[in-house]
Amino acid sequence: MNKTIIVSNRLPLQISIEQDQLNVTPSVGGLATGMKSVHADGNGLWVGWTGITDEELDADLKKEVDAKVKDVKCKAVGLTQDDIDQFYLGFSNRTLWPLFHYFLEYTEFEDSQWEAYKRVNQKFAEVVLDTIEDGDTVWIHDYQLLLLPQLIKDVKPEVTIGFFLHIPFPSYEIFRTFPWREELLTGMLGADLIGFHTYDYERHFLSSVKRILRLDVNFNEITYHDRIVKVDSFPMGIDYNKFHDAALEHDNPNTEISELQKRIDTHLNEDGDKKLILSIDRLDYTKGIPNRIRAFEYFLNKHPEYKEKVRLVMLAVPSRSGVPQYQLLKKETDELVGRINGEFSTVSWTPIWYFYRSLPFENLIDLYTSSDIALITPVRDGMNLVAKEYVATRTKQDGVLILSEMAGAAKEMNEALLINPNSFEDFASALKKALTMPLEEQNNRMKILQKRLKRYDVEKWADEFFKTLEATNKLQDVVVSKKINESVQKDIVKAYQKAKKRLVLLDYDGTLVGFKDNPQDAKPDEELYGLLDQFENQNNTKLCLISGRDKATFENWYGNKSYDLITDHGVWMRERSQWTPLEILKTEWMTNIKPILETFVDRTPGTFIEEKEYSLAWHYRTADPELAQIRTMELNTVLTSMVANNELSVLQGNKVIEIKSSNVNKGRATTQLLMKEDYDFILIMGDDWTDEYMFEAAPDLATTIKIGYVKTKAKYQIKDPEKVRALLKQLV
Ligand code: GDG
Repeated sequence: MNKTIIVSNRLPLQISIEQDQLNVTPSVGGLATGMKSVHADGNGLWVGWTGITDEELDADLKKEVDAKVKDVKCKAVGLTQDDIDQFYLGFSNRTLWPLFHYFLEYTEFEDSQWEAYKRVNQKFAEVVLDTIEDGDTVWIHDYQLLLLPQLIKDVKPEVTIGFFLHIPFPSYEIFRTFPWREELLTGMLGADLIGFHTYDYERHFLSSVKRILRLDVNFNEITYHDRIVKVDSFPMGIDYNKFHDAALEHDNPNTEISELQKRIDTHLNEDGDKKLILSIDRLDYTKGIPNRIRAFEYFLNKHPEYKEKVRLVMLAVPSRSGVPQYQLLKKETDELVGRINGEFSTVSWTPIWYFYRSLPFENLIDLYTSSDIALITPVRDGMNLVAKEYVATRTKQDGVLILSEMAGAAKEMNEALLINPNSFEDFASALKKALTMPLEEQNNRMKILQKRLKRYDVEKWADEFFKTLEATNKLQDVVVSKKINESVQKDIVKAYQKAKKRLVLLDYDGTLVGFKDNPQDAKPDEELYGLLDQFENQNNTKLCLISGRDKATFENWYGNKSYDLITDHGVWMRERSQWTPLEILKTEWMTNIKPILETFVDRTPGTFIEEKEYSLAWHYRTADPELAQIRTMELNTVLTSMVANNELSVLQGNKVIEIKSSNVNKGRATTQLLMKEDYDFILIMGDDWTDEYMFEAAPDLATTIKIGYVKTKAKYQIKDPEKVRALLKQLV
């Protein structure tokens, strides 16, 4: 039975060692709940770090940990203290975290930490690879493991891999500053499905993939080698019922009242008119805590009538205290709270209640249920679950959520009061609006928010991701349905050997060699010359290279070779070293079209014109992909009106637009070639749209092969020029 393996930096459990006694308690966070159906109920396994370093475990204890962890269907990745310092507190939280949250000024680019990041991702890969089998599914979580998808895919291409990023993916302008940007993107592309919280993060990622890796992106699908990688957004939900039911339980008069609740009640009873404003976050600079405190001060000064009437209850949960920025933030927050409380407090009122600690779940519910307003104002946040949890606990559908536009959650919580966390004015007017909002309006807004959160809860989120992951699998099946396999290769070799008269017709760029930024750099290499020479020496075999390239370039490259050449898409043919025109063409049109192309070159950096004897080509391989897309549409429109009267056609090639006479194409040239002799073996290979004409012109007995996995009329598909050469080597 196939397994589902979940991988995250930390395992969903807490381990403590007390007096040599090992205690393992499962943690009940949102992610663990979402994964429940695949982990606990299904044939699942969770791989991650236990929270205890290798140094803290001797051999016996390690065995015991492994056994206990196994009991709860987990598998531990062993990490040393150095790994934690360099990989977790280092690269993950001093490079990726600040960069992905737009804190460039906090971002460190340290080679040694990058090395540690790679090393630890490899450690995770080894543990996964140790248990994984073909047909299994892996779901990898978050920014600590961005290289893991590729590390697994490279070794086990037959497993299905999903990846979900819990933090924002920054815009290209931020991401491009990252020194190891290519490696990180290719690491992620090992996955078959990449999920983000919001569409914005998805399009930022796709933009980087297009610009940095120059890959083709079709809506939300990336063609990467022989696979399609799907990218989509899945806004993470919460365990709605858990929070809602806990709040109902809290409302129940028979439930015991906590110490914290007693304190809150005393405060509220002092003056029935008092309101509580709540904020809960990990103490992290992305959460906008100092700004929120200052904005609260601004509000009190702007609306002094609320002094002694409102109180900000601020829970800041200690986090990553080994990273200097977090230590500074702690100091800043302490000082700000101290200053404001000092300034505003009266005998019976302190404006800010500040807790720097983690509270038990029950106390969290006390805070959520007692607060009239939740003030959740991160400067950047992937999603923010606290905002959703507050809504889930409002059993009477009262209360107001003030939420930062910079939290992913804002995208789906329009009924909250959305604010820009950098504007004190926004803060003040939202607080005023919330404090004076009629109950009916509070109810209306809460009802809509609750309905959505209840329906799209964390389990639904996990299910949706899994369903999409499975569908991605089917997508691959369609893509590779014509993929050449070993048995087809054997048949081709057999047919070749048996044949009495053979034709091998090969396109050049993208078929025998890969693409280069400048087409002149794609010269044949020694290996290729050697391979083609071997064909030349075969009896009863006609080898012909067919290309859109011009005659002069091919003459330059193959001047001393005797195989046949067809150039300029079929204008010229060289047979037995003699060039003859296959078509007679006019070229006057070029003087009209060239100035138009030049205006496009001027306005589109990175593009250039290639002038051939019978055609003009506008290359845009190194241009900005999105600008190029707009320009190609514009150019096509301009050209369409001009070409009709001139018997010209516009060919859309691989990152090139070529204008040439309509009565030339590789198909017509192929037909002419085939008419010259009878062949009992024909092999035709090409990668481009223009090569489809050859596949169409080919007789049934021909073996036609497309390079790349896109729609084609060819019978078979093969991955890349490297694989083409491997196949050709088998023939000779
Ligand atoms: C990352 C992304 C994304 C908080 N204090 C206590 C406590 N909590 C719980 C909350 C909530 C969770 O911690 C915090 O989740 P957030 O989503 O708000 O924030 P991050 O920790 O930054 O999470 C974030 C998330 O991943 C999921 O993808 O939303 O954008 O940054 O569930 O309830 N729980 C307890 N005591 C506390 O004192 N028991």
